[in-house]
Amino acid sequence: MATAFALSACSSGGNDNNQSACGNASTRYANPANITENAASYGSIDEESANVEALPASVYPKGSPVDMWGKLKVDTNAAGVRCLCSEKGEPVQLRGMSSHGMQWPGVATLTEANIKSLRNDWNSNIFRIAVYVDEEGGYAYNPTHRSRFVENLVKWTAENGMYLLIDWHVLTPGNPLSPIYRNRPESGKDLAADFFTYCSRRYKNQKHILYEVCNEPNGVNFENEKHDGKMYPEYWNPRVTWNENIKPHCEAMLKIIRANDPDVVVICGTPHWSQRPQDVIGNEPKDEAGKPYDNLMYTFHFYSASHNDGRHIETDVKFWDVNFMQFFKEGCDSVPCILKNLPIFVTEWGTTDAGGWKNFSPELSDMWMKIFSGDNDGKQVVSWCNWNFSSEGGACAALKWNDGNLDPFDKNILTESGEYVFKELHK
Ligand code: IDC
Repeated sequence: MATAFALSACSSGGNDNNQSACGNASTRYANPANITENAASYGSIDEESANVEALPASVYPKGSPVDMWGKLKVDTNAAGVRCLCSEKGEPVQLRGMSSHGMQWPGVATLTEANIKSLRNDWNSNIFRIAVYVDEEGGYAYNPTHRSRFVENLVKWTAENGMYLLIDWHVLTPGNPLSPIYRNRPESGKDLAADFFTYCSRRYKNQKHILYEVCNEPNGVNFENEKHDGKMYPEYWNPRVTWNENIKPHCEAMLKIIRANDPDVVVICGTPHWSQRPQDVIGNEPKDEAGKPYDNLMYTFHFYSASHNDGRHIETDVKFWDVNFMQFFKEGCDSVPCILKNLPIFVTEWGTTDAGGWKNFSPELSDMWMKIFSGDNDGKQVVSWCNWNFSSEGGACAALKWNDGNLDPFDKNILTESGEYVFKELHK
């Protein structure tokens, strides 16, 4: 039975920063024509979610990451810059793998043995579970993604003393306010509100959980691409914007999450496939009383062959002349140093092209790893999850095959990307 649950899309003013280009034209990202209107009104949530019983607090193995660091929070580093910190307030770095979509064969890697191996053999301290929603039999069509996979992963990561990032994988459509997420045509359900109501109640006693409320909001204005006789990449002109679409979604989810779990770390997606955290600077989510939320982070996603220092690499998805590395390391005229201004969590990155299929780029990945180890004007150490822990999706996959049993661990299962990340996790 569904309960009416009014959720207003509250937004607290401010403007998106229409930054001018630090770079020039290049090829556009192939845009799936996926812009849908904002939901006119939001749907309902299930009684079951509103009343779900909380799991008792987990006990973490002695000396494990969660045992040592406890419930994470956002605090400041020695340079006074906000970043991810332990319960005691010391900066920490989480590093690990992201799952592939549970609706695809990638799901076969989500086993108890593999999580154990990701802790003991891979030396990772976080796992990210990507809950795709509407794509090819995602969560909207298969609630077992929540009741079975998310639930099992909450338990298995706890047993291994690892953190778990639960990711609402907004991708297609790219507007998190779309009825596809917020008011399902077939049921009138607000799937996003329902999901976060359930999770934040069910897992409120778990110190090892973090939430990512929208993976990669996207949608661009191609029609305005040409001006001044020059072509600018659509990167400078997102149509699904922080102010109009993403911030209202984050505020609605935060209202739900905070009512059940007042201080859990929540990570917000950013415009243009989570490549524009700069749009958030000076315009962070606030509660209904106008108070900025604590313990919030913002994400940046990069795929090394596509998003780098703007060099010209011939590959499927390219942002030639957009110097992403500079934005993070020190900033430029139009983009202030992002790592000085916002607490960032790279919840997804790949060693390849953004399509995932080709151009494994270890040198460019090294450059990013260096920036994220604290070599930036904010001295911020940045946590990350690598895409992806499966044998699916091309060269970005970490595994050559996938039998769900990495125990005992055999290094031959690693692809060249898997080998790169495996080594990185041991540094
Ligand atoms: C890719 C999967 C691929 C699948 C596709 C669907 O690897 O198998 O067919 O999604 O759209 C992202 C997304 C992530 C993408 C990944 C690689 O968050 O869902 O996975 N990517 O393209 N952003 C940039 C790259």
